[in-house]
Amino acid sequence: MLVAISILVFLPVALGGASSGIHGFAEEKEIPVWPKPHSLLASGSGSLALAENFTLRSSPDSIATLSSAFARYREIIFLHHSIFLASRQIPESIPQLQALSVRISSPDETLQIGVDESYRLQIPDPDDATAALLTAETVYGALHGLETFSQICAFNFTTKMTEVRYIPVDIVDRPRFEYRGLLIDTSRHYEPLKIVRSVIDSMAYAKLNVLHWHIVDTQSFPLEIPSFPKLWNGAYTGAERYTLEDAKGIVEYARLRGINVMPELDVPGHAASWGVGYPELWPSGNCTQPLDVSNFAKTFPFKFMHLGGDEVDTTCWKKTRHIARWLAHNNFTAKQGYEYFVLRAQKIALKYGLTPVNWEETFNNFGSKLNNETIIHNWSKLYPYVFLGYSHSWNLLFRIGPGLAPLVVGAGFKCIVSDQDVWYLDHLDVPWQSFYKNEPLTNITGEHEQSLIIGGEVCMWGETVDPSDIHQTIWPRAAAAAERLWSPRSFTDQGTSQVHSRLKTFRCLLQQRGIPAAPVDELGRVSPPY
Ligand code: CP6
Repeated sequence: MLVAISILVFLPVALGGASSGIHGFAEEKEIPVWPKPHSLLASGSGSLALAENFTLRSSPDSIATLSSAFARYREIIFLHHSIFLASRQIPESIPQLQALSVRISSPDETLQIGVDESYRLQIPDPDDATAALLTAETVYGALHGLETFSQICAFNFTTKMTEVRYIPVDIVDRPRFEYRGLLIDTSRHYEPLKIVRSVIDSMAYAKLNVLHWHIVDTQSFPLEIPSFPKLWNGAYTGAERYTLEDAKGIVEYARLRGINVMPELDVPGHAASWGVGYPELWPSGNCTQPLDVSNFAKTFPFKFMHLGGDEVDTTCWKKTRHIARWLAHNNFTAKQGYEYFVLRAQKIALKYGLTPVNWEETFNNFGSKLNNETIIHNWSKLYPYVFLGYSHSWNLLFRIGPGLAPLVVGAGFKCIVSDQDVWYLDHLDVPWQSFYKNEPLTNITGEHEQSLIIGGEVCMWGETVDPSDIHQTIWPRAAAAAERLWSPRSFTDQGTSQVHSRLKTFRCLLQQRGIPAAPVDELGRVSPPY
């Protein structure tokens, strides 16, 4: 088995090294797809021009999600094509690929976590150029296959044709984890819709599939909630807001790219902005969080999945007379008030058929009292590690203890991993290598426990980013995490030096598609001798 895996992994390197290019060249030694596909049954050094009227076609052919994807990927694939239209003279002798046929087994276009994202991409030798085939269970697998196809296409400046390279190619691919997330935070800095959409575009290029939209926080409340129209009084300005229609538009834009949107209302801490329009939600005028536990629960039947629950400091509750009285009346300590709030919020979410996600403090404080469907979102480095010191080149050695995730899954809860040492994008000094090496299953050995780790998420907290630098801060480091979450562990565990050049290629691809990703080795990032 191990031998088979090693052969699959090394095959492209071996084959790519041969220089038998059918029409010119394979510039890369290794097939440059990022993240690395699950298995390469074949990959060669041939190339095949795409016909002038090259088509992406599907069967069945009425799937709307695919038609719009075809239009997008045509543009991406022929990015450099038109500049040479006038001077191009196509030699008749060049074999050309007329079409890529996409076959879907299930017409169901419902997107949810756990949807089948697998695909197979087969492009034969030019002698047999009739049958380039992409097969997938669902449209969402097909989208990943189109992305992979686009990454092996390139413009050939000799023939002046766009061509598909590395043929014959046969890729069988599927994700390792079903949850591959990126958090954006539109409370600390507002991000215009155009930026949110471009973040979604870029996520699809790296096969990430969950946009965790930390919409509101203490600093601002940009979202319209029609039943509570004064909530967005907490926005920075009248313009720095999202209407409900805007939010729906983002959700559909993301779905068309295979990306789920998980909204977060982080309560009861991180929520002072709620009281700008509704001051009664504040404990008092100069003590603005956590949200007034005595009022909130009956005021907001909210329907959102990520219910936060992190960093709750209950000092204001104890200091505010009517809340202290309410707590005493219910025979609650402040911590029990916090528990009441979290569990009540979970119940409301469940009533609406939503699965509650909560930051890890809720697990640390309330453990098995949480609804057993709860997904625990890990973020802290402090628990339950003994923390001895800090250095990014050594950070994993400086901790003693299993980490939180093993405890979460040991207690039977599902878990999303976002360790702040290595998967927080706002920590600018963390190099891409640390993102790459963070293994979600560290210290988790049981098969059942491993299955409870549904995946991981990189977090772009918004205190220090705005539209001027959000992409440079997310990319290319999020791509390193994306490969860890998508590709087989047997590959990603082999280290970072062998993926360096492929990551640079992916970073160039982002540039070409208009995503201003930072350089792989510069921009003040530590580049330690890994
Ligand atoms: N905002 C919210 C934050 C953070 C959290 N929640 C955060 C805490 C520590 C670090 C980075 C981010 N900015 N709402 C914790 C999940 Cl180091």
